[in-house]
Amino acid sequence: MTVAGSDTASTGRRGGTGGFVNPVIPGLHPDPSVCRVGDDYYLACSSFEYFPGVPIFHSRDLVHWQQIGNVLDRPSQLVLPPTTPASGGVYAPTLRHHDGRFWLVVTNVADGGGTLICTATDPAGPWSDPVRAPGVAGIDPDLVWDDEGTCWCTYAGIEQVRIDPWTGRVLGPPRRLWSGAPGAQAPEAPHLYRVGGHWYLMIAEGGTERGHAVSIARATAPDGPYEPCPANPILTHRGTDRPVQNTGHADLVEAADGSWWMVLLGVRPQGGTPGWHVLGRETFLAPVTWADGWPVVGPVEPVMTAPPWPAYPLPPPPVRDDFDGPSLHPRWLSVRSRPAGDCSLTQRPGWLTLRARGASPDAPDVTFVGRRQQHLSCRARTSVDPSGGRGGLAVRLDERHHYEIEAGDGEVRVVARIGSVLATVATRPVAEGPVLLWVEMLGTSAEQWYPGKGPDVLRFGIAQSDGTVVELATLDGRYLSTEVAGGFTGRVIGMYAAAGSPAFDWFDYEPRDDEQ
Ligand code: 6LW
Repeated sequence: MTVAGSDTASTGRRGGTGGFVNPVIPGLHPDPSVCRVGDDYYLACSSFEYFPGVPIFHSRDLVHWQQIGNVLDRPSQLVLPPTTPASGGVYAPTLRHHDGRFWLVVTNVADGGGTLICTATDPAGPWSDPVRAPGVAGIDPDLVWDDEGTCWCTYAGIEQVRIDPWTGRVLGPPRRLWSGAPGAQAPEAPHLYRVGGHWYLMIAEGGTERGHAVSIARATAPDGPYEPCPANPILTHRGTDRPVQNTGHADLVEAADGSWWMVLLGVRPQGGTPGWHVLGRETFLAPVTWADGWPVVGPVEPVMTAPPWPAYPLPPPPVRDDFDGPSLHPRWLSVRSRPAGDCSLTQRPGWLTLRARGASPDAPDVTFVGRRQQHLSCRARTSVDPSGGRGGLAVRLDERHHYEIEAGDGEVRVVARIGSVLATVATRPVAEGPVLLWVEMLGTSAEQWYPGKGPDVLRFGIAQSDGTVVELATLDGRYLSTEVAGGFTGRVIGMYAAAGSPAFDWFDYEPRDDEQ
């Protein structure tokens, strides 16, 4: 049984002697923003078309992170209408602690959204209903306070306004600060810090794909004028064959011992050329040193030297969610909304009952409850009782890119949706009663490289009571990758209702990265 907030949701593990493993928060967790309060670190990420929005994590060592909630977990805080496209919705928060409370500023790019500011005294929630800041005319907002207590909001462009964070009212016209390297694509993701006598403006540029980079400038006042670092970009993996790519959209934090660390997004492309990443943009950690008044960060590697303080590892999250708790764990995601009546833990106690809205994962209003795929190789299983309706287990990139195995009407079928192509790739009759649906994602090893090799394969089947699996289909994972589907997200695996009200007894998610 899992109760909201009571167990671990991921993450970073010790790798070898004295090392930590990157990404520290694997799976669809981009645009990380981090802050420290005493010995505790907190981190928030983007969430796009998923509800609840803005996952928030806690760590004591920057390496091991536990999800403690979601900032936007009530419909009064987050509305994602059915018109919200995949990869629309909630982008790039900034999380800060100021004057005894937490502040989070974020953009909802969906209709009726805009810049939202929430505050909380406990980062696990509840967070306030947001105030809106219509005077902030760009994505990726940042908040920082100067000594006089003035709050500055800096956003993509790069522009800045003074703001009252309690009301969202801007206090004066926007000012353009800097736009990174001349001609660089997408100057965005600004974060502003005061270190010693300088204000540092760190940004991302080059776009969030293979050209992504981090650059920095400094000034003696928050509103500039800014002088770019001569070593810009201070971090990029563009044009390299490093296993971590797209490095950018970073945030800095000073640890209690005075050392500095960067959290950033990166991806792990797999397979041949051009390389496909299937888990979305993930959160990585890297040490930062200072030279001549500028931060220096080396390449971001899959295993890096651990911080010099004690590790606070977390127990591995339970494989099974039995749906015995009063509410869903914060890791569970729905697409755009989760109407209480369509997603019930009480209708049939100990089961998750989903009531169909959309008729398949093609539908923007599909009733879906899933979790991020966080490992290159893993298995998921669920026991579905289709007596109340048709339902299944889907691996979803977006409405146009998903594979699923579905039970109902006396059979099980495996369906693939790849863009405009929809195909039933296998069917098999099944007896009445619960059916164990099974999917395995198997990363392809780096050996036997050839140009067109895909990133992974997905095997679908039904598990029998003796544990054996009847495999029904094996599908190429590249079609559920960001390089094929486009957008900003990664895979989410979950249960859905296609007709009526199927009920799910449990859901297992089991990392198998040893099997790559
Ligand atoms: C985000 C932007 C970006 O707003 O991607 O990588 C956008 N950077 O800063 C969506 O995550």
